[in-house]
Amino acid sequence: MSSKILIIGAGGQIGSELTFKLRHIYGDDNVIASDISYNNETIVNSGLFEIVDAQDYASIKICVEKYNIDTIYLMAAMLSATGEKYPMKAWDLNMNSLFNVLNLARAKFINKVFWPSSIAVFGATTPVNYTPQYTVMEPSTVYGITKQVGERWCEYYFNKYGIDVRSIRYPGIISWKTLPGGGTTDYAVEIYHEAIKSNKYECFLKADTELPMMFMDDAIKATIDIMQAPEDAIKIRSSYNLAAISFTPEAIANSIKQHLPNFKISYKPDYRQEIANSWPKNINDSYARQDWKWKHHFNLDEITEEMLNQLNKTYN
Ligand code: AKB
Repeated sequence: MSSKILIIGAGGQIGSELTFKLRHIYGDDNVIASDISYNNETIVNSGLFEIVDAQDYASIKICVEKYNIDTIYLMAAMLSATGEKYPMKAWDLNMNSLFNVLNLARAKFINKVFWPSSIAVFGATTPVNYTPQYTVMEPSTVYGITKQVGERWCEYYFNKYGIDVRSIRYPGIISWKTLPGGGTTDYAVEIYHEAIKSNKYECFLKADTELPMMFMDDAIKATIDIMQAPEDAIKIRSSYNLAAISFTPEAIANSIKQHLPNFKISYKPDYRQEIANSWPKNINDSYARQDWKWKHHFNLDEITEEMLNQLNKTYN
């Protein structure tokens, strides 16, 4: 019997690209995209789509039963920067949606769950270099708190109820198809758009702020790899550290200048600087590499080339 997949939050930055890839692998009829609104027209018009409210158990259950879903990718979340503006909304969305999906699994409506965590689970007391899988975790953002608590619940549901839940701690994700919304790492996407549109960018982080990052293709590959791995290969049921590259705003600007020599960057740090300061510079993801053979492909210059090429076509 083929797997029937529901993606919740399919209109977002990662959800949209995941939808296309999963449809390619499993077939259009086996992948149902869903979101709270019709905002992402490409997703709405590209295949099976349903309005689903991640915070409403019944709304998800109706869709699960309608399509006989067995696997859910829960991609809806409020990210770090927006979460600081709306702390209770971030808490409600991020936690209620996770409990709804875990409880659907516990009630045996579905049998497999993907839930993304983030480098935001780490905080100012975490070692910033080569941050280990198991370390001090005192997140300072609401988003980070929800992700850390969520990780504990995922592990709990695995241990107590045998729920096959799998998770990775995403770094900042760079992509050209759908814009990210409300994250601290968003500058690394905005900078390419502004480079093409106006050949300059005012960055909301300082020049030397190093953060872990990854190209979308690698992030999608990691997501599918962990979900396709044999159940006994998944040894960590909270969430896996995941890494590709790390760079600063200055380094990304220099990479852009190789293609656009007149590109200008200026710096005007805002409240997001404090969030970035509390996150690791780079990550030790040896468990993911060992347990389910994770491997990334894209380095910074390759990302720059692909981003500029694709956005050039979009804007010109
Ligand atoms: C954010 O910046 O909030 C996200 C993340 C690192 O999880 N991109």
